[in-house]
Amino acid sequence: MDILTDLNYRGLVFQVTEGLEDRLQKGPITLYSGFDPTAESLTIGNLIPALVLRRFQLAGHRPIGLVGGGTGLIGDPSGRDEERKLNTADVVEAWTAGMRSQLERFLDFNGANPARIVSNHDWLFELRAIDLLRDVGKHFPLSYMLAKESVSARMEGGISYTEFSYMVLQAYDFLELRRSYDCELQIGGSDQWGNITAGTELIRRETGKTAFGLTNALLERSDGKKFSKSEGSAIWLDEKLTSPYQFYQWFVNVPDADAVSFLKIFTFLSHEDIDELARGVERAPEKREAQRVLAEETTRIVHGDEATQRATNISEALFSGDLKRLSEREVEEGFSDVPSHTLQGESDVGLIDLLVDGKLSQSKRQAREDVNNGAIYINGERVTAVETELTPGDALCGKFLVMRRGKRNYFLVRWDR
Ligand code: 629
Repeated sequence: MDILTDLNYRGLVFQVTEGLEDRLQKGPITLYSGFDPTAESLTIGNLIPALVLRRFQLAGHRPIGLVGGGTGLIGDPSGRDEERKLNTADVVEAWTAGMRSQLERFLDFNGANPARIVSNHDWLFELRAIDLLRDVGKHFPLSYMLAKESVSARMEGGISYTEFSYMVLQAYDFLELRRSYDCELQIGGSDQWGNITAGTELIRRETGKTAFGLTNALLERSDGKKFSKSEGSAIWLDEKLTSPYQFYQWFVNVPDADAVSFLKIFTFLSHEDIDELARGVERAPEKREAQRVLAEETTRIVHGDEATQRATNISEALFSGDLKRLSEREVEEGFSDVPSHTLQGESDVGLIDLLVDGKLSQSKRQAREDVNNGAIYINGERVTAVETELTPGDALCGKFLVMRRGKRNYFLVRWDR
């Protein structure tokens, strides 16, 4: 099946420039997508075009992942209502290196159509201001620049000359890649349409050659949950920022209305498999089969087999209450965002004291009541005796007490002996 049919099925085609379909009929194409180092890590928003690059590669095309070592120092105004804060060159350099290695996971550097990763720092740094203004700037009528959504949307709120110029740099990148690698197509989210077409236009004017653009719709969740970097709820690809278990959880919890569209966007399952899972969402949504497959597949693509195994094991253990099957690392990962404290020493501790210390119960009186009501669990097992004393032998993996009140109020005790 050809790549455009696949992308259309997956809902990954928002806008395309004219002639792309005909060009793809003629044979393999070199394409690129860019990622600016504006944070420590890529997010699942960046993952979409990264995976589209891979989809093109699997279909026989040659992908280039571009990290914005240069443009990351300037700041893309697209889709933002405020000026970006400029990061220091050292920070941008470190983030560029990190993004490069994150991108490498999704592409194949061997075989008949190997991928490449480039940084626009390599050519943008050598550009002289005079050359840029003379050679590139002449191709950018002011009316054209002002009409771009990224600029017009900011005329009221304010936009610096720095960010105003961003489209020129991204257009120049496309020209550079067109010249050096015969790169004919740029892809990205729909917020990138203006920058992408600035590039196709520059290439046409400067070389007389054609170039193409393709965008996907920006990711949204039907329940309105935000997951952008600026909202502070991003789902990062770096496991130090979002653990594989948290990553898995985010996907396993998507609403039914999104499960199928996310399977199409984030997994490499066949159309038949996805259609089958879609029928499952209709017939037996309570099984959440589509969400489970989505979470497993996506976690595997980003974090690999072992981390996925840990995530599913944690998730099953929490569901069944069988916490004893968890390894030390799995307990740490599964309860990383739960309040915790450390107990020192060997002596036994009273249940009631622990419940109050961990703020699971407001007072000793409340704690006794909670125990009597059967609302208290330790390591997945209900405790019903108020006089219970915990001994070091009760600790999971010799070191944890997972305290729970009700369905999901957790507290983790680390027993440091
Ligand atoms: C130089 C830089 C280029 C081409 C592209 C770029 C980066 C581009 C940008 N992209 C976003 C980013 O880096 O800012 N100007 O975070 C982001 N992208 C992925 C998708 C996006 C987009 O990495 O395209 O739409 C998010 O879904 O916002 O020569």
